[in-house]
Amino acid sequence: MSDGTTAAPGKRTNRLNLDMTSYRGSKTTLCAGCGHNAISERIIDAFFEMGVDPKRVLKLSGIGCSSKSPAYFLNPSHGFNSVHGRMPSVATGAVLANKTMLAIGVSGDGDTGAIGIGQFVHLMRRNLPLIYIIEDNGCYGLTKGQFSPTADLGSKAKNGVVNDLPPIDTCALAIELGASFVARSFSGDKKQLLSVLKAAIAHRGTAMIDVISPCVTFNDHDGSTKSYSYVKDHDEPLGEISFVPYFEEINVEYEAGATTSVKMHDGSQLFLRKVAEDYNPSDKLAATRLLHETARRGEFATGILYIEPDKDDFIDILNLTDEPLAFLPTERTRPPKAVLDQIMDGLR
Ligand SMILES: Cc1ncc(C[n+]2csc(CCOP(=O)(O)OP(=O)(O)O)c2C)c(N)n1
Ligand code: SF4
Ligand SMILES: [Mg+2]
Repeated sequence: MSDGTTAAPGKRTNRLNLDMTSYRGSKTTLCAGCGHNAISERIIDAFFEMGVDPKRVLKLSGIGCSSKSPAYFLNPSHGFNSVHGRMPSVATGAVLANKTMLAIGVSGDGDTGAIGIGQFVHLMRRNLPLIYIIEDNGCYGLTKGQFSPTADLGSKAKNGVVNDLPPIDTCALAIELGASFVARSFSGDKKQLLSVLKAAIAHRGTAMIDVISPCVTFNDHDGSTKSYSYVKDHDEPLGEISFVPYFEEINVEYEAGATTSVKMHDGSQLFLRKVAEDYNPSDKLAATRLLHETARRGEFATGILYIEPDKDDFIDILNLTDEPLAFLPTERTRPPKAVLDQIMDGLR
């Protein structure tokens, strides 16, 4: 067994000499076959392969089956299971208090799109450095499968009830509001999801990833547009994604003109093979048009939809001190009495 700081003998290790056990979490209590479990597995793989120190990670969530997931990955990391829909404000406080940490938040389509929509909106426009994952099953899994705001118009619940409200497209919303990395993936697409997660780890700013993640208990039947079979048949990947971290040699073969290459903030390189003609992931309008067009056909465009690697993040905007706020001594954070007296005198 590893204690989270060293590798067990004979195990595959990463660049920090840690083995997989340092990245795993507790045993899942979610239903067998739930898409959320597959996402936890990919998060474990991505953090292991990127060689992130798990003790430098903050994992946060709201409430829902999805929000239970941080317990199932990265055991040595710092976890905070917050209130329903309120993870963004807790994440904002935590990241601003200690900007040296790498933060990952896991939410659900209900947690984000219903009770948490106000918090989500302001998080996206701030570009806080945070990987924000929506485990999107189109329903409130934990409270027995009611439609959520991402359920498609006309989709059918298990009991035959038809959804008569149009969906919120969280990717379109995030792009519109200023998130600097927006992706959609499918819990059943191991390869794509792993590449997207690795790129999100290398990104500086908000990386919003909507992962379609079927709920096998309440939303995996005919008539649901978030079932495994519907998503498999209507997934429109934008093209192959190759992510090369800065510490690895680039040996990706790509055809000039057919591939977009994006240099990430930490020096990692992202290669996006174009399937959609002339798709440019740095063009907001193109990304928005693609989302509208695919939705009209009842399809899901998946991959990295939009990326702006050099955008100022919330820490740059606030011009924070180099030293994390959490470590500043009281003498530097609390004004002395004389200064407070002076302020009070000025108000008389
Ligand atoms: C303030 C508050 N309102 C309502 C609830 C009840 N509740 C718990 S989880 C949930 C919805 C979860 O749906 P989602 O975020 O999509 O997660 P999933 O279970 O589908 O993964 C609701 C309404 C709650 N816990 N707290
Ligand atoms: S109820 Fe649905 S979302 Fe919740 S654990 Fe089971 S399959 Fe997953
Ligand atoms: Mg849900």
